[in-house]
Amino acid sequence: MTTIPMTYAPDVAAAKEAGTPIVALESTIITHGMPYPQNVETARMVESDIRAAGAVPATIAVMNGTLHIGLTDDELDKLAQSKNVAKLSRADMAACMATGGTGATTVAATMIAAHLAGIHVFATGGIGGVHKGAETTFDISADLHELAQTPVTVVAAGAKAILDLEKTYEVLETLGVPVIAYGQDSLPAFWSATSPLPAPLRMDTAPDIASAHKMRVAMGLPGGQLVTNPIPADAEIPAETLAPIIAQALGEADAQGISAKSVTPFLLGRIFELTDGASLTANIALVRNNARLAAQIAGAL
Ligand code: PSU
Ligand code: MN
Repeated sequence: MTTIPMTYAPDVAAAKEAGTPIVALESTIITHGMPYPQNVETARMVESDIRAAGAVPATIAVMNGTLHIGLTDDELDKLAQSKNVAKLSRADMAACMATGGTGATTVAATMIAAHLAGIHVFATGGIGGVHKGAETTFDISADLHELAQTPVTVVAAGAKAILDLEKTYEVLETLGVPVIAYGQDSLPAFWSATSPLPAPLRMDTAPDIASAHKMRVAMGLPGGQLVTNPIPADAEIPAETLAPIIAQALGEADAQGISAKSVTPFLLGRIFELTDGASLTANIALVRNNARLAAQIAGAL
């Protein structure tokens, strides 16, 4: 029998032993979502936010074929500085591990790893979704199907405005994924706290979200929950400000023939440049906010 090459960081192993709440974190946001050194600085801040909220962070990545549940400070720094690290999703994670490769985990791959490690809650910035123009490109993130089959509660600030939000939430509904807005009636839209889209479900407390997670498990329903947590008001970028910038980035991606896995990193990178870094400042604020809520949910579980 093949055994899974998997290793726990010492503090994560201790937390598992002691029953301390653990929050999983993805690594694609570090390698493909933010520039160095803000990526590693953010990763460290997010980890300390989780600790301050009484949980233990477990940043997940594949390094030299081994699935790491929690990274040491050195490993985190090495990953953050690496160029050409693979971006792993459900389709390529096992192949990377089988061949001794190194890769950062997306939302989908992080959910798989968290579930293998017995971690029930995961915080990130934004999930992947249905791209604009998907009716011709068929570009729909594997994150959506993962939410439908792996029992992890994912805390995000909604789907990014680079995506087709309506289609993203339609697909989630079709797949039977609970989409919960935290503390408000509308769905947040990543850089904006609100959107015109009504939230399918609203919950106002972490214990309610934890209870819903447990109820799904008890009922034998596969899949997780998506908790959409609005960006803090002082960090918001108005949707009107971003709309022309997103349109420009999308136009450039199209003109340059950017496709498949490169689309999301390209768009995030261009929006960072076109907003003079403002998109990154907002991104950092919302990830930290999500980490704090995820720690509360993990505690309530
Ligand atoms: N949201 C961010 N930054 C990111 C991502 C999402 O703010 O880097 C990453 C996540 O890892 C997500 C992935 O799972 O983008 C989705 O990529 P794709 O659209 O290729 O499935
Ligand atoms: Mn895609």
